[in-house]
Amino acid sequence: MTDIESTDVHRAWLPPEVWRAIGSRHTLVSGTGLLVDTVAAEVQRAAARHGGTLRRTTETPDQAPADLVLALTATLPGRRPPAAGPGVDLAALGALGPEGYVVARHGAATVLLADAPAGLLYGLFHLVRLGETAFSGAAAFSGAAAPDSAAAFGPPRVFRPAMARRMLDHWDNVDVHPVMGQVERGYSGGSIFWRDGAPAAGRSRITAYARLLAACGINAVSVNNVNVHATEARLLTDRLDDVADLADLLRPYGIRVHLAVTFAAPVVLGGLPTADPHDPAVRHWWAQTTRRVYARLPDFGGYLVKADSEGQPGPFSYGRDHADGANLLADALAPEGGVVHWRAFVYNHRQDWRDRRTDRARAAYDHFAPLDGRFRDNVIVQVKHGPVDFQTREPVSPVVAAMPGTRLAVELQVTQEYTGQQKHVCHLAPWWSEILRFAPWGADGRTVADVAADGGGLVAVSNVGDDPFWTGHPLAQANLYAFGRLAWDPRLDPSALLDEWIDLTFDPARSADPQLLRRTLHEIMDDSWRTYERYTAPLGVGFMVRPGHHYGPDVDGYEYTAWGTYHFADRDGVGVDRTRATGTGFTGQYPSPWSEVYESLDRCPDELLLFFHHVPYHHVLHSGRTVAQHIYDTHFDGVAEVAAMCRRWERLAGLVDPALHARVTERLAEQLRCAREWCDQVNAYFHRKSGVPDAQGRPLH
Ligand code: BDP
Repeated sequence: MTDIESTDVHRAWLPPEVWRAIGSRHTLVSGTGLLVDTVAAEVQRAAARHGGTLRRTTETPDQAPADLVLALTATLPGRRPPAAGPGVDLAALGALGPEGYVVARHGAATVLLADAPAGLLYGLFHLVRLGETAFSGAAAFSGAAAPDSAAAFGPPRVFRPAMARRMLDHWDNVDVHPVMGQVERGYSGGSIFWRDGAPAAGRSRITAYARLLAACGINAVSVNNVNVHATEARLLTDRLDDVADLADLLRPYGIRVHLAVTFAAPVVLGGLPTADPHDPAVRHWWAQTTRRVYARLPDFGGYLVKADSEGQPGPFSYGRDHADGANLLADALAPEGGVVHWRAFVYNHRQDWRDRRTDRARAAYDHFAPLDGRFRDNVIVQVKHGPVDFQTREPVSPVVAAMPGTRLAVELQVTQEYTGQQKHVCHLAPWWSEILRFAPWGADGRTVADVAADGGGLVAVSNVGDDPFWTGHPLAQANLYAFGRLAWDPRLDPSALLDEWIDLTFDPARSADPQLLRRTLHEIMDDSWRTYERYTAPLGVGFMVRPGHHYGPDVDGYEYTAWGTYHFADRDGVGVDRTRATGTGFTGQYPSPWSEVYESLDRCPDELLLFFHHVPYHHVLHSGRTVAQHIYDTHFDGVAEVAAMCRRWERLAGLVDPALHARVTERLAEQLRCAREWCDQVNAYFHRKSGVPDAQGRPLH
């Protein structure tokens, strides 16, 4: 295995110290398989560093004492763990599944059992998170419930992922794109996979990455941009070896590779005159090509497609719909066991802003909901979490509730395109948690997380690049970590997740002032998404960013363009009327009760008011403030909160790595500058439009 600890990049959530508890123990690993080898190699590395030992058996474990037993259940006679003790009644726990595991204290040992190698790998990282607790008591295994006072240890606990596929999409270009660069919407340097048209050097970097992903639960990666340019297209055919090389590096950590493909591939790669999904030659081309992919890469995950969207080719060119398009690829993939992730991000980006009947928010539902029931079983329709485009605040996409006969995946954006581009602290776990817990059919109904879990899982656009801190802003690492963990278990509490990340990344127990470190990180990060929201576009109206690169304020930047992202501010009011009564009718795409809640000016939540309604500036919110006053207040508050973040961060000088401290300090200064700019422009704009003075008499220009 590559020496992954020799990289000169930040260790993120796997610094060597977090292996102390495991590395200082006597560990037995039993089982065979590539991922069991990975587990053994991890334990070996930790033991070499921290003074423990590793014994490895491929068969039934012997009875020699061990502090830690990591075993595949197949190696246990009667599925019972070795050594004396009460045993773990596996029969009672049921099948652990392909990625599940059980942890228990057993006699003097901690035992981790899994039916399949991936379970051992995820279980190992679970133990890393627990640290010493894994070897000392009940709390580790009894979850939130208090342990039975009579029991020395809590009962064995089974962990299984909520989502089978927990996937990251890299928008990485193979060639440097003249406008988008090496990584589209990348804010962390270049790609870790590609550089200037070739595979990136630095294989140990990719292994280190795979390891970080496995440690937060991610098991699938799409390795190229959804906007498939000429060179990326060829990854499917004559550059397949490059993909296979990447797969070799990711596979030991349980990560399957997926590829974004162009719908026009039969034309641009196959030389056919058409890519029509009903054309037999096209179907044949996809079947043959896909067979070759699997011959080279038997565990290939499948295709990811952006079609008929923002200039990408698709079935519309041939008078076909998206079910025809997706099923074409699904049929090619089915014999090989692959899936196609077909994105629902389809809209007209050449619309006329004067036509108030068109509404970009409606587009995904209008295109896809009527197709429900027509997609093959191995099609996953991948839906952006909101109806527009990864804004700081949007309602949940109505598509999530509209396609009961289709497997859906929900797509989040970890890369902070619209949330500060990794120059701003914007910790997104609280928002993702809200999205995942949202119940589209009302409080007692299924949640967004349930829909994704029963369908195609959770997907996110990666925020990683070849930056030494991985994510540009070091605190943005927490977003990637939280995404993986929420995909594994969407019920996890965002604040507890932040603690997990802090414990792993900063090892506070060894810091000179653990409480200050933890408290300060919470103070800066917990509410940072809301802070960002306060100083940017108000009340869910969205955009107001500079066109093209999407950084910093430009209130009217998109207002008269063809992209369909408007706020309709005039001298009397602001907001998009998406009601059935007088607007675009978008509210009608939701089931009850949300359809009525959003339609109603009285019941619509404040934070989404301007997404659904056009209101006068003196409209009074549930908070008791007028819209104009809300805009002024929140913008001043947002800036003050960023200034407080800067002051708080100064307290951590000397408590965290100096290079990391310096990087965050520099980013916070930019965040403060940019927040002030947002505040000035948004407040001045609405003051001039409305003529409404600030109740507190602050300057608004
Ligand atoms: C938008 C990005 C664009 C992406 C697009 C997508 O600005 O770069 O290509 O999403 O999701 O937010 O395909």
